[in-house]
Amino acid sequence: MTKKELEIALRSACPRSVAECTNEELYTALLSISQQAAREKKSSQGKKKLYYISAEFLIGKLLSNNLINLGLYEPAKEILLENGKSLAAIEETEPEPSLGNGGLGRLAACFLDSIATLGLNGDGIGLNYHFGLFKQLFKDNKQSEEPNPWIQEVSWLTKRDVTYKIPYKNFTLTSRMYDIEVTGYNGRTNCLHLFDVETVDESIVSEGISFDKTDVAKNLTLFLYPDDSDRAGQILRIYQQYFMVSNAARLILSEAAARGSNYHDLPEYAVIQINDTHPTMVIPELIRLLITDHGMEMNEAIDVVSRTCAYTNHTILAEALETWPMEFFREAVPQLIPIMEVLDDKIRRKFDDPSVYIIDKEDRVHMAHIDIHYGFSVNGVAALHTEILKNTELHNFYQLYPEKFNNKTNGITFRRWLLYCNPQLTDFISRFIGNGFKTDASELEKLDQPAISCNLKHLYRLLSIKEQKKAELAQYLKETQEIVIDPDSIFDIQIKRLHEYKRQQLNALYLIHKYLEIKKGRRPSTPITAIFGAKAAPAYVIARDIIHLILCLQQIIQSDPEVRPYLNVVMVSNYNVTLAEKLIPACDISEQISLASKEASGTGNMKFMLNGAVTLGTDDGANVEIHQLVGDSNIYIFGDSSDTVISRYRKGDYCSRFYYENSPELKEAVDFILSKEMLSAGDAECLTRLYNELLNKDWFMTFPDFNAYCQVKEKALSDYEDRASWARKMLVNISRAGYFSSDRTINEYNRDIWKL
Ligand code: AZC
Repeated sequence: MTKKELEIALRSACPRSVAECTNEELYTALLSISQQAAREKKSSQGKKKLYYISAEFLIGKLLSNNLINLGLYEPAKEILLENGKSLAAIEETEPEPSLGNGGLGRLAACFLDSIATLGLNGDGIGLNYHFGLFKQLFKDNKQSEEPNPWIQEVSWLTKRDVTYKIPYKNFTLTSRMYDIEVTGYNGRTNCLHLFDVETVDESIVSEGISFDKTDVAKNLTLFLYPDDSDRAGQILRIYQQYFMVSNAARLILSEAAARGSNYHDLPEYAVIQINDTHPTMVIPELIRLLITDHGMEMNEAIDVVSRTCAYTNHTILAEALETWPMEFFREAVPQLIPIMEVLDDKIRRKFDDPSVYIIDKEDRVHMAHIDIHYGFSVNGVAALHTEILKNTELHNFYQLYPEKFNNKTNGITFRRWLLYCNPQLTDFISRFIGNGFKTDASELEKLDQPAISCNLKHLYRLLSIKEQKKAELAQYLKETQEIVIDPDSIFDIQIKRLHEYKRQQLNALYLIHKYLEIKKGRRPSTPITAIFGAKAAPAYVIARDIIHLILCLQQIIQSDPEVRPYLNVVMVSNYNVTLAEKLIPACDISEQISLASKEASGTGNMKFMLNGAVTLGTDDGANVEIHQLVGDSNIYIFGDSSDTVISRYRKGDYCSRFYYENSPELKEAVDFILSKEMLSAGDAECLTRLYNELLNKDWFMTFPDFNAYCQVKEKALSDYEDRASWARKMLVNISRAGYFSSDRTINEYNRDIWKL
């Protein structure tokens, strides 16, 4: 579509002239134009098709991204500008779909973008949560939760006439499929299929996010990860997961048949990527449907399904590896039990090792075990993570099936995380190396050449882009959250789910230490702004306490005139993709400080690097690969290695109090949690609980890494002062980020697993 054609299309889609339209009207018009253009790019189905099933798709706002991928972004911006309108203002009217929680969901979204960009035949399948993940508010320095409605009259969802009857023990639910078109960059259009239940009732939610967990027909697709701290909540997860995969299985079988499959040859027509264990029930469900609806014999059905399904592991945290009591299945989906018993029985006959059984002696079903035995591929999401799976966490399985294990280091789509969120940096790059990097990210390496890195004018241009993004962020936070930050300070940012293993508490302890240093007169030469963004799972008490600690610290520092000019701590509320798009380009120091061995990969680390932030982190997840790519002098690495950590867990003799007693700085920072300043800003119960947790347990070992963290952070802060040499570090980081394009990752999935 040319600019002229877009102008004509806009004129006919708008109720008035462009200049007279409201932003909402323009949003509606642009949405329908891009949906139309996307549909025209729907491409052939081919023979084999990928289905990426995931409980989360954290897709972010779609308008600008779709315009970019359709080649309509620049013309649309110009036409709007000529009529006194701004695309950015129009975007503000778009609600962000709230279909994900963290990295796993954002990864799924980046993958859909790359699959379509690379012209691959592959759709996503998930659930259409009406309220998604909760909306986070802060009250009295604490997190509170509200529903996050995002589906409006006008939306990217298209209602389809696909519906199925999904059977549960005591009732049947009728499903409905909705589609969101996913267009690649100059690529084809695929679909994200989101299943919903027709009887869902938003009005049953009250007092924040409470609702009757037993009324499944009304609550099934209200929330992503409904609170599972009680039995009803846990069974609700089974209802949700089964709904997702039973719909998926039916769709996959009917599409395969339409493409010519006779079911016996299903693996030639379909490949299913199981994104973490949430979609695991697709395995027994497909087996069941092949037997009951298509007359296949059990052994053959198991074989066919095993050659169709592949599994990705995203975590080694024990609490996230799902196991469900058999009685839950008995209550919700008893039809799967005979299948799961056969699957377990086959394993017991073959292997004399209870650690690989599917049903354990407490009658719990280990979901990951189903995936590993009855899928043809098991992959981790970064080199270190896959090694840990092979050597430690899943070692017994690796010995049984070494050929199934493979690594696929995560990636991010550069369309959203560079072209869209940082057009200034995109222009800077194109000016030197042309536009090839937009489709072949490895070309970014060309940026690291003496003509740029030895030319002060170019380096200062790079710094001035960062300054501009910092000023834009400051402006945005002021307008949207009444948060005031100094754009001339160093922006040090930690944004990710709140979890003890990610160690926001370590960062907070540093900031307490820094606050106390400034009180003693040791002031930093450049002021520091520490920014956090994180949601805590509603039932995760210590995570909520850590948010409380950070918010109290924010209040103390902001009301202290001695410290305020040198140090600022802010926590943005309701951290989401939209905020990430503003925070990441503005960042100087990227905090990636998980306990080594615990962060499977991380993908925020890649987005920051691509936008010229320097990583301050542990040798964990994909940080290890970033470290190898940029070299020691362009990254700040600290802390115990994953080997040390793993063997310390094994010995089981970790004692945080020992470190507390042997480091005066650490002791001072920890004690401050119960100081009179803190207690007057916050809630004694929360602060005491967190203090005790750290002193008596500290399961994620913040104390042993505290001194090293402080030291290396001081080094980063002082290196920042030499602006030219800092700009060179930025340049090296950007130039080495090409490896982390999700196009590279998806090419590897396709080459090794999907074979489309
Ligand atoms: C995340 C991992 O924590 C993160 O390290 C990884 O980069 C990301 O998946 C994508 O692979 N996991 C999750 O978001 N959620 C769960 C349940 O693991």
